[in-house]
Amino acid sequence: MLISIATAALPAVAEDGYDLWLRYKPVSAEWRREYRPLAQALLLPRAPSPTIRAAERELRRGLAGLLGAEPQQAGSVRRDGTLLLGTPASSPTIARLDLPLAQLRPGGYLIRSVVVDGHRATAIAANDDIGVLYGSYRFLRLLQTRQPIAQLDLASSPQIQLRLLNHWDNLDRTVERGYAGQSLWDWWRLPDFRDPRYTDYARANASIGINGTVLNNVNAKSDSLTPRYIAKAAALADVFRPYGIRVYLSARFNAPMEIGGLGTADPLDSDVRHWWRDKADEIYAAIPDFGGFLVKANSEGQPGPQDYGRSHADGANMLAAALEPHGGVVMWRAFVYAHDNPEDRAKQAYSEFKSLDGEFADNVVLQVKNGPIDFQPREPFHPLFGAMPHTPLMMEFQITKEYLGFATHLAYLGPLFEEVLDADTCRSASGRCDGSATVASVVDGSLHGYRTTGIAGVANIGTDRDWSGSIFNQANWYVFGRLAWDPRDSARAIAEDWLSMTFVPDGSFVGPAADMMMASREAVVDYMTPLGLAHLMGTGHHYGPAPWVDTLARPEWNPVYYHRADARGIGFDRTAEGSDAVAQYAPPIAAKFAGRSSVPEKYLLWFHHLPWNYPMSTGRDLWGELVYRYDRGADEVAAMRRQWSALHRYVDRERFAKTADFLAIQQREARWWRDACIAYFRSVSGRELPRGVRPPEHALAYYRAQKFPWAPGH
Ligand code: GCW
Repeated sequence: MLISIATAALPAVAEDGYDLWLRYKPVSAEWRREYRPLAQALLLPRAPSPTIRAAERELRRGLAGLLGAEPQQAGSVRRDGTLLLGTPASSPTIARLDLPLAQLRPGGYLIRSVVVDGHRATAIAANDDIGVLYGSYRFLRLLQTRQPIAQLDLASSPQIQLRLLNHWDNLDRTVERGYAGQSLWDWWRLPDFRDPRYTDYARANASIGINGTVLNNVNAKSDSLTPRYIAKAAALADVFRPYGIRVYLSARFNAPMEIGGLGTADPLDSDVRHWWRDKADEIYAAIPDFGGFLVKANSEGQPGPQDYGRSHADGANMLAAALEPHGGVVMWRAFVYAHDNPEDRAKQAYSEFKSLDGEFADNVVLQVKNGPIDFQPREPFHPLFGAMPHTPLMMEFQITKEYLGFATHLAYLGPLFEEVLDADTCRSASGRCDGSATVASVVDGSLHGYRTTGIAGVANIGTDRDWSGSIFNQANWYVFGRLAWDPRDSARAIAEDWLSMTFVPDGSFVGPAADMMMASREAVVDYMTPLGLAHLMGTGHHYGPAPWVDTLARPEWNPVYYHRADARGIGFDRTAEGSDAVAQYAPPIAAKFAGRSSVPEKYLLWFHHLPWNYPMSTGRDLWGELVYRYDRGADEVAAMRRQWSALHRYVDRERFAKTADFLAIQQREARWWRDACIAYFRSVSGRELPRGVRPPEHALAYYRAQKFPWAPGH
């Protein structure tokens, strides 16, 4: 008695975000009365695998938290409210139910309310144990989001096979473009010390269906392939295995020279081929389910096959041959551009890879960024999607917000991912834009019948207690996983689930908070790069505005390369009169993007160079519209801040305050972006500010003088 009084007197434990969306806070008494009778006992397969054990642990933990009581262990169905877990092969009870499991893909699950021996039960069934684990997380999500569970009949299968995080983590624990502390991987103390956090990382990923992780930066070090580091990766693989997560490594192309003592890394050299085969054998001996290699080659100074006059296909196929006997894949990145290539940077990946369609080995997948430049707040979809019917293409999204205000700015990426996945490539069999050839249909393999399908997200995870550098950045990890599972899911619905689980499943909170999230990415577009502008960020670190930079060695590293503003106008002409990048799209899209009046306004200056007085659909001229958008973006952040303040009573103090502080930073920085860009474009255009518009706080020189040598992630 004394103890419970003492406990009750303790202040509520602060929430720091560590639990992510797996908080399992108690439901109300009313919901408990509804849920409890349906989740009282757990019937597991007789010989539970480590994966089934993980499902059991999660259900126990989740139900204990949500309902105040763990389910009892059952040997058979002897009472109502038993949860039946398993596959037909592992559980005679599941087998007897004769469920329609044939419709499921690997990893898919079925959750159904059934009657067994006269008792009500809920089957969480699949054809494989990992499906049972995914189904268990889904069952918990139903409770977390307060869905009825009495009459369940739902089936779900992942639509994409490889659902991967890419960590740009270095061996010294710095993270390229990482804004959430150090790398989670404590390489130095591995393999002996296995931080319990690795298990929580695996739980979080499994809860959203992520099934692979590339541990090291694509700007790779050969050391990752030495025996010492293979042993460290193997330890992580051991932790992740029960959760269905395979490890992959970024491979440095000239590793045979750097750590193998060879004089070349030529992919057609037999010693080199041998070296990689032996290396693959060595890795698989330590990690039997190793996933494969991710490779950045001949891009931004990384070594690659072109150093030896060989093609990307030669390089990829050589590695593929080494992995093939073990079932591994090569994910070869299409993010290439060269400083000595005068071609529009937006065209270079397509120019390089399109002609190689069909030249790649069966276990090679090309990994293509969502847009043709580089993870900007907005880009049109990459023209390679739909253009390589004979080569599986996988999507690369960036979850970490290198170009969207780092960890501090609240920008929900669901709408960005959705906009890309829903885009119609118009590469349907009929050539019509009938919505049947979306980017999602390329990536999930349905359009071209790809044998391997995949999607990768550059992780935003680090050692920060909240994992992602801010509470709302967790939503970007979450929505990536959910869209990887089903690229046709809705960003809004996913945001609502995330809000319900991360904060509280109360419509009066979830509705307004989801509105705020859904508007947030567009706000960033407006205050950074409206109307199709891109890459105006500070040089190198990409923090803050620097549209004036024109001094860097490589032309395409300079913001002026992208906006091309001068006294007459602004924008990059990518029509036939300009770089003709439009021609890389299917003809109907090319025609749409090429027309000044048909191009969607959001891509206007991506494809067109226009005079400052160009008349816009709003009745303003281009200059006036640009200023208006910058204002609108900054105003939207002010509105987000007010919105968040109004929600304070739904959120615990620590997470509320952190988010509120970050929104204050974002408001200040949105204003900075707006002011600096308006000051700069006014100086180039020589135009006056439209009437009533607030002048920038400082003169242009002030903004130009800002320096950030210690910005994170660089
Ligand atoms: O987005 C750019 C980044 C680089 C990154 C590169 C890439 C890993 O600025 O930091 O390097 O793209 O994707 O390879």
